[in-house]
Amino acid sequence: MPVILPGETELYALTDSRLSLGRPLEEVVRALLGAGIRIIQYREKRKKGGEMLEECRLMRRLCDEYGACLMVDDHVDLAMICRADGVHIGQEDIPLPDVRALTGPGMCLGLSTHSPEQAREAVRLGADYIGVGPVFATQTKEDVVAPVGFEYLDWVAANISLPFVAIGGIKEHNIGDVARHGARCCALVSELVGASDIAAKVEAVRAAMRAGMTRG
Ligand code: TZP
Ligand code: MG
Repeated sequence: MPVILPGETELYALTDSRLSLGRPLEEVVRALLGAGIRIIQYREKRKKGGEMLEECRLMRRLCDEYGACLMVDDHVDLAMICRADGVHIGQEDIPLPDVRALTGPGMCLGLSTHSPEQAREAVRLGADYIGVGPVFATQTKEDVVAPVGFEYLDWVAANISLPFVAIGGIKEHNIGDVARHGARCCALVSELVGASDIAAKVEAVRAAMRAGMTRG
């Protein structure tokens, strides 16, 4: 399955069992994939390795079934064992060149960035895409850096040729603005996995993103 790089208009969903209204991972992921999400990241911060591996394997099966791209947050070992399509790392995680040395060239590596300097460095290091954010304040991520607002997003849209993914506090009501500031791929956690009707929420968020892109 070819890796879908977040370069086109796309929603990128991240899992979080603590925000999923008590529903099992399979139910949440099937709802996301059934609604047409084609990039999904396994992101769990407080689980043991064995449980995370089982969950990554489950997500690999589901993503294969729906033809979707599976990314794993932080854990290059889990990503390699479960044959994920890629790994997403942050500024304080194992450095990108070391992750690349383990994965080889075939895996998609995403790197979170919060400033122009970090974006330029991500390009230099050979990231396949960058995360841009947090655009807005969010409760979802612990020890999150201050929101970067639209200023950094505008800068990335104008200056970086790598695919980029806007993230942080993105919701149905503000994704149109994020799209108008140049984001063609937006990553959402609480808005999607925390929705009581995930399929309806994906549809509404997608429509709001499209509307933002066609508005002035
Ligand atoms: N990285 C920057 S903000 C964030 C991550 C993983 C969390 C975004 O979560 P939400 O619920 O979409 O604000
Ligand atoms: Mg990380």
